[in-house]
Amino acid sequence: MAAPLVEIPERFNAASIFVDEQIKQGRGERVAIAYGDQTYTYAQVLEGVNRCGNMLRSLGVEAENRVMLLTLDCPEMVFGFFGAMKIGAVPIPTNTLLRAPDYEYLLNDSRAKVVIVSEPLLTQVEQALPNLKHLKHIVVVGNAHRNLSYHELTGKASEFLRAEEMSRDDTAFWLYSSGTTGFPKGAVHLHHDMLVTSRLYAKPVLGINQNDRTLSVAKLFFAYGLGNALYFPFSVGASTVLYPGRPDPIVYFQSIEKYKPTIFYGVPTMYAAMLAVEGAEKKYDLSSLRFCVSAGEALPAAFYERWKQKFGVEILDGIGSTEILHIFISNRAGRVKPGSSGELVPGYEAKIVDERGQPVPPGEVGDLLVKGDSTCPYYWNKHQKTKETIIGEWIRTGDKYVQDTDGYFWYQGRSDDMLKAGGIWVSPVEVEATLVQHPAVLEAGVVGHADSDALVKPMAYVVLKQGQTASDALAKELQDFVKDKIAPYKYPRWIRFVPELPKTATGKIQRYKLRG
Ligand code: 3UK
Repeated sequence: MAAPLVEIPERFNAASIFVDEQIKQGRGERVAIAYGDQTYTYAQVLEGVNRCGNMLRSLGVEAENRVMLLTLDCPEMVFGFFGAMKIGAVPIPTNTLLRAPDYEYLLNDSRAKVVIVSEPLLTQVEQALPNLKHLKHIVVVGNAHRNLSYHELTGKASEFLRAEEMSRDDTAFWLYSSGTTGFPKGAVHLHHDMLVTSRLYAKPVLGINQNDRTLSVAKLFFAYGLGNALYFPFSVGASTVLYPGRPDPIVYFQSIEKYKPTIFYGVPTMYAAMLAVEGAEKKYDLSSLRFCVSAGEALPAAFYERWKQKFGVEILDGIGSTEILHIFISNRAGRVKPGSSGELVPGYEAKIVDERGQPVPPGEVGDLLVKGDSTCPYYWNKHQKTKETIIGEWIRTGDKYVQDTDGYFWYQGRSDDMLKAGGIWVSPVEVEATLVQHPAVLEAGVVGHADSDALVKPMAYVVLKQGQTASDALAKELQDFVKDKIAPYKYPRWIRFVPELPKTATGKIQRYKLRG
């Protein structure tokens, strides 16, 4: 057997590897985080992590307990992530774009004892409070109102903390990911997983080193953002720029000028928005960038070409997943095939198989399965879903792919009905279930539809109740209705009124027919 590409010790705590180790390597005075006009050195990060870990302990958090992080990207999120991990607890970076009913589910499913929440998101948690079964403390970053104050508590906590010794196979953190039906699935990640993705992807593919500065559109609560903007730079003592606000093309241009990142990680929707800013190539200086990265959904070939032409840097498209933690197939600088997801990242294995599980030859479409040591072992409390997805050492990505004779992988679509908007999962079932709550709607079918940039967004086919009349005003009303009830990015960008929906004999909506 070949020697494993990643040597991992038996016992360690991942928080020590990514934080304490940097100080041991003499990088304590180097900038770890740039945030607004503030900077935090690695020594300051270590102090923040230790204070947060001690605070969590004082609130009764023990090893293996979950701690939800419902925070906008900020230093406290970093302290919470590694602070919880350092005491052996399990941080759960959580999507900040969701609504109270989602948080009710996530807090009850995870049995998190403590949630660390940014003040602007507090009302969503408070609305869920009456139905929470396990949450004991709300710790607020910002004005705490009637809750516990992060800054008060950590100010009183000791700045010294010894890391709880963990096994490489202990749980380090969870990340929730949405599925077609039902609630999100908690992907359980282990202490060794971040080491694996750092060593297999970030170092060899990105060539990340201590002189890099990262800026990521994807927030830290996404598996993509968490690697991009936190543990990849921390794996080598580089620095990261954190931005708590909403993604905005101008803000990123200005941030690239201000902070001079060397790696910019975007998603196709943001590249589209940035490419649409007229004259940006004359107005903004992007010369600090070594290259850019794209993931979350396929990057159209035209974006690669236009970006390179305008700004003189390449975009490296790669596919990753929450379950595998980060990118396992990627384009490399200097040998990009625009429109492809690139080549296998060494250390991972991939196979494209037919319905019987047999590998298909190059040029034929099949289901992509991946093997690699950063894959989560299971979904929390979802045994059936786990068995359907994780098969021994292999995991089904749910993606259709074709490999060319040069070994490059080309995305062909999903094997389920899931779609992505701006790189974030949207379940058609959830949007349909929301639309039918509107008094005018009888039924609805939601599918992905390509916009003028070839990026897929949700589109709804709607059957109205008798006596209701289709109109632009009603379409707008339905869109607002969805935005109000569930996470706004899930709203249908187009509404088509139809007399009926295609159905199976058993009454299931045939979404593939709507996709046309
Ligand atoms: C799709 C892509 C085509 C694909 C992610 C980088 O996106 C990430 O994780 P998620 O769990 O979604 C995974 C699914 O998204 N996808 C992602 N990247 C691409 N499709 N081309 C791409 N480049 O369906 C995949 O199964 O949200 C991305 C790093 C870590 C991640 N978690």
